This record gives sequence, structure tokens and C-alpha cells, in this order.
Amino acid sequence: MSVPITSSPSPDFPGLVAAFDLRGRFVGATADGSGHINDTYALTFEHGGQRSRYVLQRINSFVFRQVPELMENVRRVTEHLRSHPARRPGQRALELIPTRAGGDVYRDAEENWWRVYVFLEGTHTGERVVRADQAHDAAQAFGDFQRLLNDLPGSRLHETIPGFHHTRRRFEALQRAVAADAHGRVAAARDVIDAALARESMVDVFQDLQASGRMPERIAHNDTKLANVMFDDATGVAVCVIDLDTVMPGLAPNDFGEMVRSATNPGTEDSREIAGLEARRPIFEALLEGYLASAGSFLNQTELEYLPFAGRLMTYENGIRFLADFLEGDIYYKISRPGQNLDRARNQLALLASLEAQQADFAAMVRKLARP
Ligand code: GN1
Ligand code: MG
Repeated sequence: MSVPITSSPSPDFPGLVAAFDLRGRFVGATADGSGHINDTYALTFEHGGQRSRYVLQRINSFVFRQVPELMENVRRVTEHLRSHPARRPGQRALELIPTRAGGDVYRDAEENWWRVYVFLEGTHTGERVVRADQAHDAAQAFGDFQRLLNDLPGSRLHETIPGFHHTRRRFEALQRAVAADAHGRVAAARDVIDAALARESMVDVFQDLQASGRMPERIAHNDTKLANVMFDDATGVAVCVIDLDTVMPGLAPNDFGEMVRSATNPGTEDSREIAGLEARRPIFEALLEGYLASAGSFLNQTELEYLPFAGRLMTYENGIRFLADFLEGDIYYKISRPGQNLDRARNQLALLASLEAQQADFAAMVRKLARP
């Protein structure tokens, strides 16, 4: 089995910078971003007395096995979004800087994959949803993202992680991790494992709906947390969706579900304070209103009906993924302390319980707001 790449102490920035078609004098690099997967740096350049910034990322090739295909997706999607006539005024899209060899991605001598985006000046990301209007605007931006990609020309996008939201496979991976107990951690996680295995009835719902033709395949973002939306510093408006590595064929409700998972949580997914944890109802409502404002025009009846379920499913799926990773020795998600993946799993299962408790209320909200 391959081992995950570990962060090298300091990348060779001058060497990397020279591989890309960047103008001006390289001033410096700083670590940036909060993702669990890739390594991200902000690069500063000076050109004719002006400063410009870029985002340099090392793509985690343990997680993303087919980087050239991933980058082909990113290239097609960003170009389509940037030139789409139906995008909202002020809406922006990521822009790749090509390598000097004319490609989208650079492979260094250690076989690391690197890419560079233009830095979105004058914007910031939100780590956590504080106000309902942020949830509304982020959800509208992700709905717009789906809407504009409905007419992406050409072949089907590559599946950058095959079976990413195939919940049955995630469930089976958890079962294998429990059976193997390779690190002797099952005992410590018993309560969470039991809570996860008890919900097996959730795992086939979306794959069955898709197989029966009721839920169509679309292009989904697949990582729709607030940290992946950039807000304009001056106006506060959500102007750009980022982190396009998992953009691929998928189900629209999963993107809404991932927003519910990440935004209705009153704390972060890392929080150990889960006693009395309650999914925030006003945030769910704001997400729903924002998402329907952009995606309401194309979603079918089944997709609409299953929006609340998608919130529970994504919470569940992330929970069992964190749990399996804990049992397998923390090989997938970055951690900064022992037990963090178990805490994340416990947090997600607590959030799930609260989403379940409010299920009827959320379903009624959808029926009220999603009227044609
Ligand atoms: C990972 O890249 P990042 O940290 O935003 C993960 C998502 C999870 C998320 C949980 C490729 O996202 O699926 O929902 O962590 N991405 C991948 O925070 O596995
Ligand atoms: Mg991501």
C-alpha cells in the first residue's frame, strides 16, 4: 500500500516558481489555507513597482491518483465558468497559470504535482458560518456553480476520486477497518462505531434513486463547505467558489447536503464540545433559500424532496470516513493531535442525531419554500 505524502519542511520555491509562466521578481511565499488534503502557499511577485499574488498548491497524489485528469477537469470548468454568459455580475472564477512548458500542472523531481492559480485579491474565505446571510450567499454561489455547469460542453468529466459519494463503499470500508482493527483503536471508538453501523439503512438511498433514474447525474462540486467560498472584502458578497479538485459527475443534493453538514454545525467539525450539539435551524433555512434562489430553477422533484436527507447523508458519510481513517491510523486526513479523527467522527454523529431530530421540520420547510 502507498504511504501518504508528508509535508516537506520547505518546498524549493524559486525552482517551482521558475516552472510557471509568471512575470516579475519573486518576493516570497507563505503557507496559506486550511484544507485537510493539499498544501497551499501564497506567492508574492513584484513587477514594474506593482505587487501581485498567486496561489501555489501541491496536489496530494495519495488522495488524487490521476492528477492530469483532475487538472483537465479544472481547466475545462474554470474556462467555462469564466466565459459563461449567465454568470452573475461580480461573480469570479479561478484562473490557472500555465507552466512554461504550456501545461496545467508541474511535476518536480520528487514526483510532487504543483499548480498555480491567480490569487483572488480583495476577497476572504469564511472558516465558519456566523450569520445566516453568509450561509444564504454561499449556498446561492454553489447553486450557481451547478447551474452554470449544466451546459458544460464536451465529454463527461473525469471522476477524480472514483466512488467519492458511493456511501455503500464508504460503509464497507468502515466495516473492513473495524474488522482489521490494525491499530487497536476499536475499543476507544466503540460508541461511534455502533452509532455508525446502526444507520446502515441510509447508505443505498441515493445510489438506488440514481439507478432508478429519479435522481439525475449532474456536475457537482462535492466539497461545498464555507471555507471553499470567497467573499468580497468590501461588499461581503460571495464572489467565487474554490477547491475544484472534486468537481466531477455527481448528485446535486449532495452539494446541498455538504453545506448543511458544514454550516449548520454550531461549532467546527473538530470541536470536542458535543454535549447538546444542535444543528442551527436558521442556518438550514438560509442555506435552503440561497440554494433554491440559484438551483431551484433546474432541480427536479426528487432532488428537492431529498435535500434534507442529503444533509443527514453527508454528515453521516463524513463521520464514517473520519472514523475509518482513525481506525486505519490517520493516513488520509491531516491531523494536529492524536484522536482528532475520532473526535471529528463523534462530532459528525452528534450533528447527525440533531439533524434527525429536526427532520420533519426541515422537510416541511422544503415543501413550503420549493413550491414551483
Ligand atoms: C476534505 O480538501 P478539504 O480539506 O476541503 C475532504 C472532504 C471532506 C472534508 C472534511 C478530497 O476536504 O471530502 O468533506 O475534508 N476532501 C477530500 O473537512 O477527501
Ligand atoms: Mg477539498
